[in-house]
Amino acid sequence: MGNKQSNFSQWDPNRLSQATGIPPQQILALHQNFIQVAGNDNKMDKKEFRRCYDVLVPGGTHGHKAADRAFKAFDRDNTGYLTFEEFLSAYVMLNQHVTPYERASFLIDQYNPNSNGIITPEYGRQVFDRMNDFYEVPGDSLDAWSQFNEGRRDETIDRDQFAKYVANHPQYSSYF
Ligand SMILES: [Ca+2]
Repeated sequence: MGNKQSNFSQWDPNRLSQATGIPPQQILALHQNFIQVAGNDNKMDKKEFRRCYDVLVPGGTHGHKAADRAFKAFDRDNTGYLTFEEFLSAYVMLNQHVTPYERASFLIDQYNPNSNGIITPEYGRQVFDRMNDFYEVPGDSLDAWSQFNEGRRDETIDRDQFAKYVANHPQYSSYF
């Protein structure tokens, strides 16, 4: 409490573990890797991220373009560097060991402003928008949401159902 000088106060391995499905130990190991590349300022800039990218997405030559695109997508607040949390998002979204369902769940939960995992139509559309941005899919989020919601009678949107739908969506499943 009140330990403002430490960046550790901003994140807690257990909470991040819950959010990402990655075991706390692995989160700590990833943080060590992060520090090694980013240095003690706890900020990873674009060049540093390029060095990580080939480790995150092994196989094939990516060039800087793919890394820079991912960097831009995960630097959500446009600070020009990735915090550890932002880096972790990149890890979950890019790492091949993460299943499509886990990836979709993470994407859905990460920025959901609604409590208890409730998916509002507005938020559902935002999830599609974010995926369209990230994967550069020219989709219409309103259409995508309407398709998902078509024929549904229950008022509350079940988050698991939504995650499964997103993970198996033909437009996105090839990226997942
Ligand atoms: Ca940032």
